[in-house]
Amino acid sequence: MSALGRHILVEFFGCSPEILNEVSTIEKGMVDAAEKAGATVINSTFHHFSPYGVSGVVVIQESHLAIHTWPEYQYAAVDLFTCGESVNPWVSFDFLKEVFRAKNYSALEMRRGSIDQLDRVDFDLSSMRSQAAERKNPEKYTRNVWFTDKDENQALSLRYTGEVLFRKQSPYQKVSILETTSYGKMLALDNMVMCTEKDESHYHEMISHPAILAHKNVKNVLVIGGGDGGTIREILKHSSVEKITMVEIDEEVINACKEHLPTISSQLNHPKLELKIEDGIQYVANANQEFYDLIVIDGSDPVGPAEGLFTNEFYQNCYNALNQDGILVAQGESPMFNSKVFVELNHCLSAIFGVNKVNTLLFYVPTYPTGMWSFQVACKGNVNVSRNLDQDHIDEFLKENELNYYNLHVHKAAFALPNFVKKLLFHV
Ligand code: SPD
Repeated sequence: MSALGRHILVEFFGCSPEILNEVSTIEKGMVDAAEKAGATVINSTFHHFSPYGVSGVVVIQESHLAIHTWPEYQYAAVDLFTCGESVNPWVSFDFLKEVFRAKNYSALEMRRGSIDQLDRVDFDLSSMRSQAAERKNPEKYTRNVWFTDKDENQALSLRYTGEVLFRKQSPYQKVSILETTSYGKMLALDNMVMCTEKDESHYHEMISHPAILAHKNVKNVLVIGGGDGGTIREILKHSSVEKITMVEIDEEVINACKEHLPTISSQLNHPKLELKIEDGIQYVANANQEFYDLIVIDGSDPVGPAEGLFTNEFYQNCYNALNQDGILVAQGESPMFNSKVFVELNHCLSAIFGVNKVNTLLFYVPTYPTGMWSFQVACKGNVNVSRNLDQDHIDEFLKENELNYYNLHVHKAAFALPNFVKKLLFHV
């Protein structure tokens, strides 16, 4: 290596003026360009100027990509700066040419930090660390890097140590495990938070226990998705359960969680579990009729591989696969963050199971956007999941299992809906 870094100064001419004025398209293009080149994206910040122009920077582990656009001149000035040998900035250049629909371009590569002009000094990091530790309030983490789960209007950010423990583009999605500074390790799929060590129990206890404790005799269970293992870990706490079939489309999720999230994935080798790596939508379409006591849809958000988990056909097939007293629990998104999907899923299940057979369960997950999340709980027969609960049965279960979130009061309260949610669902 003759230099520390490569810096390409790029001029894009004759670009689409509309694209050069769209801040979100530009940000996505720049982030994708970094990832296509093999860079690890740390963060990005972009700004639109009125009436025209966008500026922004993508910070990557290997340095940065920066841009300023002049839509009125159909022109963009771009800097692609990468350090080390692992990232080729010309891959980003080729990609951005297409994104901006540039008719012409020029590019100049400079080698930055020519090795023969530099003198290396090895300084003692350990003495710096011990000096920092002696300070009154030593900073535990020195890097200020943030992971952001967002749509075009809202976001939730978690600070992380900068440590990416796992990152792989599977055939279905980008699977990452990061070390957050206050929620432990986190699984993210396509940059959306799936679970963190600190608050995963909220989700996994509430997707499992209310339905199983209301039913009282769940034996055969089907879980669609759930590759991190948290849902089956909770379901297996019920001694009535004889068999769980779990159908996860993405083996990389399972591999990543087995390696890095052992407390969540701890039961993935349990003898009562049959694990199938295949498409859950197909599986349900061909499943035995009237067979399962409980079907749990533990999918991700309705983009990418989980999109088909939000369709009428899929839920009609689930209904057929449930036995007479069977219950379906489905990941229902947030009434605030994703209200359209939240309402559509409730209405779709009401049309299939009957309006009075579908209940919305709300719970709190601090690491999901807006913090309020939901499950839809639909009963084929006459089980009432929110009322007439068998208190002794629940007490006995709770005596044997120390839970973090679920208890009898939480169970009852989770089905109480705030007025804005009632309005969304029932227009009352
Ligand atoms: N945006 C979060 C949606 C949650 C999806 N499922 C999480 C998987 C946990 N087993």
